[in-house]
Amino acid sequence: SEQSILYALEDGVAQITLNRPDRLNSFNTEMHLELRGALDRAAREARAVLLTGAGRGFCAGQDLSDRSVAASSAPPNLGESVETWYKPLVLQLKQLEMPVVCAVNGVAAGAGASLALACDIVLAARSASFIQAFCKIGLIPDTGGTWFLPRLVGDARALGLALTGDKLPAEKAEAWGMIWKCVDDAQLMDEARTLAKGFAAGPTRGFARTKQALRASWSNPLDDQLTIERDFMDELGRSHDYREGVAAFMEKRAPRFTGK
Ligand code: T3D
Repeated sequence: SEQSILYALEDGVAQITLNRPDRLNSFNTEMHLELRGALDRAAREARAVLLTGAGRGFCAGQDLSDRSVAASSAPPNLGESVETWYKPLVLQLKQLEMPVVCAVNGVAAGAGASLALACDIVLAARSASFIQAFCKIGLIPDTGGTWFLPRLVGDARALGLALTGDKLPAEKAEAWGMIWKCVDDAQLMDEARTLAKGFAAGPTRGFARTKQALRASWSNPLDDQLTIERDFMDELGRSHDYREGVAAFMEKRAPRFTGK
């Protein structure tokens, strides 16, 4: 059968495309498995990831046709699904030691919205939107949604979005600081690729430590965070890319980073 995930490595960028367009790229087990494999592969061979969706949507979360059961039969075990698939997916994205760019090409709903927010830099097409659809079926924002939303937009907006399930257009998502940038539809993939390609030619270890340190800050007192900064600076000060960055600056030329 057709692959649920497309993978292409170019210029150090692993482009990963969710590819179940007639189901708005919603997740079934096969797509989870293939996405996990694609991210593992990117970790080995890429220096940046670009995640996007095929067709008119980005991702509509869990494939609910996998969840529709007769009232008389046993309910699906959502805890097990989250533990096995959605939770490891968020950790895998956050632990990737390279920038992850997300190009939200169309609607991102439920776990699809959370998936976008779990990436490091989110670009969205002007026609795209974000929907916390969980409340409409009696669930909560999972896949990190309850963690990302209040941190990105504050409690008032997080609760508003999560309890109403109202559609948040990309422009408003940008205005609220929920995403990095809203881009004209026709420009989305070019801009996202240019950005990811730039990252792939950058100081990868520095980027990896930057995202790690920023994430750690949410649970650290200032003292501990300053210690993390010291340790990462200590490590990065010994890197090839730091030496190269300083040399390039002094010689007034473009740096040639290797990710080492
Ligand atoms: O279960 C667990 O493992 C726990 C984890 C849960 C995490 C979750 O993500 S829960 C939330 C699940 N997602 C949703 O509730 C969103 C459902 N989708 C929608 O509300 C709408 O499709 C959208 C607002 C996203 C888009 O609306 P629209 O009008 O642009 O498109 P559409 O016509 O609704 O969808 C197009 C097709 O995709 C359609 O199929 P059809 O009629 O052409 O054969 C539709 O049924 C299908 N589709 C869209 N989303 C899903 C889906 N099919 C299965 N599952 C979906 N989530």
